[in-house]
Amino acid sequence: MPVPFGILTVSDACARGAAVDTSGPALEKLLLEDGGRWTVAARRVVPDDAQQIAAAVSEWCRAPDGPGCRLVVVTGGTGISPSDVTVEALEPLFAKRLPALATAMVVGSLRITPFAALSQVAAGTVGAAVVLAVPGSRKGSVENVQQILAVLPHAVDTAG
Ligand code: MTE
Ligand code: CU1
Repeated sequence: MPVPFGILTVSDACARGAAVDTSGPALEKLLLEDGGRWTVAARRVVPDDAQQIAAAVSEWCRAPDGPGCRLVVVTGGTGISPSDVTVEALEPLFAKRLPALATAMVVGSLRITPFAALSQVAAGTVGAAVVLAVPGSRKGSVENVQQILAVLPHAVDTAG
């Protein structure tokens, strides 16, 4: 049975319709083309707002009548500007922090670009789900998830 995942795009510009979300669809494609392991259960675009980010992830991973995501990829708001609040929004939700999973994404990414050092990539568990925070650019988001694609099925198995 394919495992349900959600993609949450965090972007002020995309949320107000001033930019088109290309990272969300690219991440979705990456997972859907990963050997039939995954199925889309939720997708949403929210602004850089900690409350809206936390509400979406809680609903997707913990709500009894929610979509029951076992993996959530949150793209955007991981940079170092004052408006980037994704990691601060997710950390209070994490039952377990998975710093080594985040490190694996960054170490692989640093082989591609030194600018990977400018993202607060994060990972943790929420309910039975593994939640990842990756950069907002299409390139950065896909490159980060690619680094850990092979370990995600086992991560999700052991989280739930
Ligand atoms: N990681 C990878 N693998 N590839 C990239 O191109 N871009 C970096 C970084 N991580 C990048 C990356 C840059 S330039 C920035 S500013 C941050 O991710 C962006 O994080 P944000 O879009 O979530 O604010
Ligand atoms: Cu940048």
